[in-house]
Amino acid sequence: MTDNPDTRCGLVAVLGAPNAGKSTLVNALVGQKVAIVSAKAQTTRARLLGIALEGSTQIILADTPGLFAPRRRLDRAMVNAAWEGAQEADAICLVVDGRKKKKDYLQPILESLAGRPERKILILNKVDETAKEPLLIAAQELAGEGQFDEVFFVSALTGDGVAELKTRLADLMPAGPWHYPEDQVSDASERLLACEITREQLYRQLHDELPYDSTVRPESYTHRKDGSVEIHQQIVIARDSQKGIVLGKGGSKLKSIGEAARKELTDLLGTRVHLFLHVKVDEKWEDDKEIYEELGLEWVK
Ligand SMILES: Nc1nc2c(ncn2[C@@H]2O[C@H](COP(=O)(O)OP(=O)(O)OP(=O)(O)O)[C@@H](O)[C@H]2O)c(=O)[nH]1
Ligand SMILES: [Mg+2]
Repeated sequence: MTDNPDTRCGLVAVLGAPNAGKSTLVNALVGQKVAIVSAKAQTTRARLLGIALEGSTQIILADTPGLFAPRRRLDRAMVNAAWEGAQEADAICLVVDGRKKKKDYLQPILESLAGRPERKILILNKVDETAKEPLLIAAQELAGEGQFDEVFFVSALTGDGVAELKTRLADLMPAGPWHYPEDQVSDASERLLACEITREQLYRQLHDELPYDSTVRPESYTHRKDGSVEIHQQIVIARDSQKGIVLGKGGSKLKSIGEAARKELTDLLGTRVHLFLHVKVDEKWEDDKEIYEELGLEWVK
């Protein structure tokens, strides 16, 4: 993609438990929002590539769904997608929430990582909300398992330590041509990104009122003659009783979700956006193969 003979390019897998801050970190490294973020665990559902540039180096970051003990089909597909994101990576970053004192939940992840040949970097995140002492102890304990080649302390939220991490990641990337054009920041289509932005608002505005079993599907995405974009999406929920929560009084909640998503999309796409949201109840959406394909997830038995 470039004639510069000094270019480097490589893949960095960003792994970790749900809610560790992986997507926030990928956004910070890319320098703009490519992945949605929420206080709810299991926000990221499929692998997404964020593309960062550091001098003449292109760093391809695989943001992945959180690693946890999967129960349902969607969970299994997400955890599979996470480990697949690490295939043939030039480095694996394990992002750990520095605020969490107990680290035993990480044991299964550490064990799976132990057998892998890739370079492993431990990232203790959320240093803005963690005291130094426990952080250092945690770093020592985790690094002591002998799996990590290096340790970084960052706040993906404030950006603290992110520039240093980025420089180091760039150094680790092998020489080679860039895989993506200079101005590309992610591998997601605008159509899919638009659905993700709506899902983020759904999580943000409904918090725990809405259980995690909802999704946003693309219906249509068309460019109007005047340059604006017309987007239709379906908010799929699993139970009829959730409809009232999503709609709100007189439809006010849905309106507010659509308004916030539209504003953000307008900024991201740099053009006027007409967003139409439809709510659909489908008890069995988690068993709908087509939805997995839309999300880029593999159908698991
Ligand atoms: N205080 C603080 N909060 C952070 C930091 N990084 C992320 N967060 C918050 O942690 C929550 C989870 O962040 P995400 O980036 O969605 O986490 P994730 O690891 O991608 O989560 P999943 O996609 O669900 O696996 C959000 O509320 C973020 O704002 C940080 O450095 N400091
Ligand atoms: Mg995420």
